[in-house]
Amino acid sequence: MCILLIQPAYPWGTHIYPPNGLMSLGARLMAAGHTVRLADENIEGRKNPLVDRPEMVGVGILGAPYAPMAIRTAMRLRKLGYSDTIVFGGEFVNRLTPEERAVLFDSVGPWACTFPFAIPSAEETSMSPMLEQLPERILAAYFRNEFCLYTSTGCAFNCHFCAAEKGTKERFRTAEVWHDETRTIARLVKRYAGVIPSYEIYLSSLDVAQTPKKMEEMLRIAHENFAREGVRLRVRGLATAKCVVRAVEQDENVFDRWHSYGLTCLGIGVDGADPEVWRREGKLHNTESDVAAAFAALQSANILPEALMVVGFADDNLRALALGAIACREYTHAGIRGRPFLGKKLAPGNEGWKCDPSAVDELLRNPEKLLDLDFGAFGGNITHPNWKQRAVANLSYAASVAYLKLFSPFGCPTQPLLPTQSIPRPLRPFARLWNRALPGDK
Ligand code: B12
Ligand code: SF4
Repeated sequence: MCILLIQPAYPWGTHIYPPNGLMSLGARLMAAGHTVRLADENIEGRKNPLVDRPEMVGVGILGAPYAPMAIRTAMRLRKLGYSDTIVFGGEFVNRLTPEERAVLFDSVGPWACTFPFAIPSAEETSMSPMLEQLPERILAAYFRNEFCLYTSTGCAFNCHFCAAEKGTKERFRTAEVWHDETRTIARLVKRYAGVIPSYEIYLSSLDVAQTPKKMEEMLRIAHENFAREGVRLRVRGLATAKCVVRAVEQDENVFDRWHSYGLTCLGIGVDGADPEVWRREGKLHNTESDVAAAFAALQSANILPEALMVVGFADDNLRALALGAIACREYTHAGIRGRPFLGKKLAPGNEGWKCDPSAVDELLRNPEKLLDLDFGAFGGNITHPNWKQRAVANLSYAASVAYLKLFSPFGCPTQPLLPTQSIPRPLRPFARLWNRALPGDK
């Protein structure tokens, strides 16, 4: 069967990155004997994707802001005459209940969230065949400056605001698959990006230090395969302070070795500076002493420490908002790169989402509103209903981003988007223009 996979457009202009979810899914479909084509709307724009006459179409949705784009894509396919089932999938879809999926997708005609045949597991399938068959123009676009390595998924912790696959044991790819895939990626990086040290790789792992022995094996294999091609690997990952500290306690040289394998930057999920908020958000594994010790361990291994700061939730009081903004500033002076985001109470799969069915229903019936759930965006009345609290939360977020952009030697990777759905209509074109002027999330 010929299956077309579509990566919907980034909501604000062009943001090109290799969509790992679709690469992995495509390889699994190929392993089951199907022919797979990819259409990436960020590269091909609104070109008719149906030229190869696919028998089935799958659309990927990474996070909430992509959902309205996926619905638009589905509607366009219908206008172009495609009347069969459209399969939706990806992290956002994985977190919805069957009833929620029906509310969101019923308007697009026949839809499903799985293919009607068995395919091998993602952990045991290498992406290589899918990557190698991509057309030249897509390969050149994907392998020019960044890639995300699919190492593992799942996190044992259970922070309330988080919408990832949490409260579960980390699952790794098999070593065999990993070997094959990193060899292919190294070859493609060399072909398209050249031997440039600025080629960045982002790890899919939610906490690289949660299963350190396994992660070390993955990093070593990737490093060896890249070194064989003569390409320097620069890897960025995410971790919790607790697991970083535990990993160092068990083996004090662990981060020196990981640095030698290419780990140049590690983001620690600090998420504010108020233990009261950590308690409320179920981030009980964070303590001030662990956060400080984790940053010190990374600095002594010459790994750039990054403070991931999801701050400014709708429930945060003045004290929590002030502490978050001050911490962003102080981290800069301590040689730590700040990466602030404005917390959203509602994200598909998190506790806020599970506790507020009427707000969820309203969002799913009006999918454009999902755009405002972006963690990079300022709060609007959808995400921060109390206007006084919203004003202070937005101010503290703006202050942190502005401070980092102006004064941090590491810059500020966060792009402060404007909400477009929860502001008066006449202002929306200006908000869209602002959002389009910013580069995509990295
Ligand atoms: C890398 C990454 C990114 C990269 C993507 C780069 C890339 N190369 O893919 C970038 C930086 C661009 C990114 C951006 C965002 N991300 Co992100 N990202 C990740 C991360 C760390 C890894 C994703 C990954 O590669 N997984 C490996 C692949 C193979 O798994 P997968 O995508 O789930 O795909 C599997 C299945 O879902 C399924 N599948 C995938 N697509 C499809 C399609 C069909 C039709 C079917 C049937 C199945 C299917 O098959 C795949 C396996 O074979 C995850 C965390 C995590 N570990 O999940 C967060 C994560 C997916 N991101 C998330 C979010 C929220 C975002 C943002 C929306 C954040 C924001 N700014 O608000 C933005 C989106 C940008 C925007 N404004 O629209 C959330 C999603 C939460 C949710 N429940 O919706 C996650 C889980 C992080 C988190 N802690 O909450 N992200
Ligand atoms: S925020 Fe981080 S530590 Fe907490 S559940 Fe999500 S991935 Fe795990």
